[in-house]
Amino acid sequence: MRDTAYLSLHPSHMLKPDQNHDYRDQGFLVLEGFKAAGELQALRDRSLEIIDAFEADTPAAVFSSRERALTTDAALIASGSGVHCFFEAEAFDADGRLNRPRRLAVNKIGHAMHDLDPVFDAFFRDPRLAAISADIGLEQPLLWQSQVIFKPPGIGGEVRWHQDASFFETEPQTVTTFWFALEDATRDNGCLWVQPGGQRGPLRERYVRNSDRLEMEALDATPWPRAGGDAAEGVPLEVAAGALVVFHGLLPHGSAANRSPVSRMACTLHVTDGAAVYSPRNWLQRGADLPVSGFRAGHRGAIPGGS
Ligand SMILES: O=C(O)CCC(=O)C(=O)O
Repeated sequence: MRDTAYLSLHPSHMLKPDQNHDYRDQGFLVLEGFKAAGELQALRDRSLEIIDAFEADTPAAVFSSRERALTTDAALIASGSGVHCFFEAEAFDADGRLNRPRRLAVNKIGHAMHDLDPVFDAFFRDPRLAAISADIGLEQPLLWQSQVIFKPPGIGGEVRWHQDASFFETEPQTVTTFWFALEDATRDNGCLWVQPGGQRGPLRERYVRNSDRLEMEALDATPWPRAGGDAAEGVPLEVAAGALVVFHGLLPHGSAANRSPVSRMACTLHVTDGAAVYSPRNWLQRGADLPVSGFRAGHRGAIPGGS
């Protein structure tokens, strides 16, 4: 829990110096109880409404971090400026029909809810996130991507080890992930795993757009950590609903499949620094119709005059 004496002396800071130090050293920080129950409920409810109202593609777009060939490039590219549901690969029968209720079949929703939906906008444009961004050195935070990751019971897909800088390359590296537990996350239902200190390693791969194709390019053969609980390798982050995990773009992380009967819903926000150069090869680009923007003007860490 944060130290209220420190915060009353430094009201514009969200992180105490030792938390900032831990973040720089370990590459991640866990803030338990960051979001209140009402905020979590609002986001969960809105996410389910989006699923109910979604007009599925035919065939439905699947998302699999393990088998990227299953993921539809056109749907993914369009979702960068939209709100799109992607289904679990195991949610279909041999005839391509959903084998369970739709609310239990979705892998994720992405990727522009923070700009298109008022409930998501309020959840993510939280002045405390602007303050954390400033605390960890993001001069001009830009909110590129939001996701809800459902990990539905029984079929929630594995998210293989990766680094978020592969998807949001900037020069220098700045992408930072804000991951929120919307439900309790345990080893059983597929909590996050991270490699403490792993942000000091190289960027291993890069996910780029070549015209209408999305491709993963190999960059460095450094192996991914083993998820064994060994401190030098991957460690599980079992957290209660409401926790925020902030992590560095080079930090290796992933999550196991959810074979348990308990859902593990989370949401994420990916932020880069507008003071760095955003690669024109990144899969997610925004056009003039929906330009990337920051936290709200007036929040510490927001771009002056920005939205
Ligand atoms: O929530 C998960 O299971 C994985 C999330 C993740 O890898 C990410 O946001 O980059």
